[in-house]
Amino acid sequence: MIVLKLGGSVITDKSTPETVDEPALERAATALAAAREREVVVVHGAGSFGHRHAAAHGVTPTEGTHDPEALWEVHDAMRRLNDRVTGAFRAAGLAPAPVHPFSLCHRDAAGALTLPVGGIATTLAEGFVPVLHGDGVVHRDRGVTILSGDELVVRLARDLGADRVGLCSTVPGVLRDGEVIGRIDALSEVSDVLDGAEGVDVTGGMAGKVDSLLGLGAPGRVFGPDALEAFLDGEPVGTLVDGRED
Ligand code: IP8
Repeated sequence: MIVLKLGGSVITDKSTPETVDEPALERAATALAAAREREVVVVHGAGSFGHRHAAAHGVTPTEGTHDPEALWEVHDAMRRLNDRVTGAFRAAGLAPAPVHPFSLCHRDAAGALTLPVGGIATTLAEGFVPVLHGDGVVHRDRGVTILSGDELVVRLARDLGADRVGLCSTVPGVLRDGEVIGRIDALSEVSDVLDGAEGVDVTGGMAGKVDSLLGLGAPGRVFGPDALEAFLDGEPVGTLVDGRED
């Protein structure tokens, strides 16, 4: 089973508010529909949908809000983006099942995330493709904070026992001097090359992604949209991030 993150910057135009990159989304949907691997959980990022609303209200994964407008604007934007993603998946012949994390998850006062995966496992077993997304999340004593797609990927991979994890980003992998780094075993190996994401992003860019993947019990790969089909077919694309002990 694969957990795949479609980066927000892949499926939206991050420089223009609430704009879907239709051709890119369609290409991703076509690649998924053509894949031999049928068991895939998809998580998509926020891109130009959720991050602007989160930033406008000062909401981050740790800074919360009790403002109902902030909750609505962040969640509504992500729900609408999820509609577009599942719509493109249906058009490509897939059987997407939307899953809205805001309605499913919560954090305790220490920030620990509760994410029940039973429904997602059943959705997969019944032949559907669960499609989750970064979202707001109710957070004890803080109101609502942000739950990034990367955090969801890590939890889903662990709790559903994924064999492989993929982060499809706008770059062909983690880069050093323009070259794709083949393998990363520790964050310290690449601290010189990890910087922030482009556009407004409240959840951490590439450093956060690599750090998340290093915490997995499964091999993770960071790759670009052109390599999506090859990744789904099990080819060694992009950067392998593997924090497991040898
Ligand atoms: O784009 C962020 O998810 P990400 C979610 O996966 C929101 O980091 C609502 C900003």
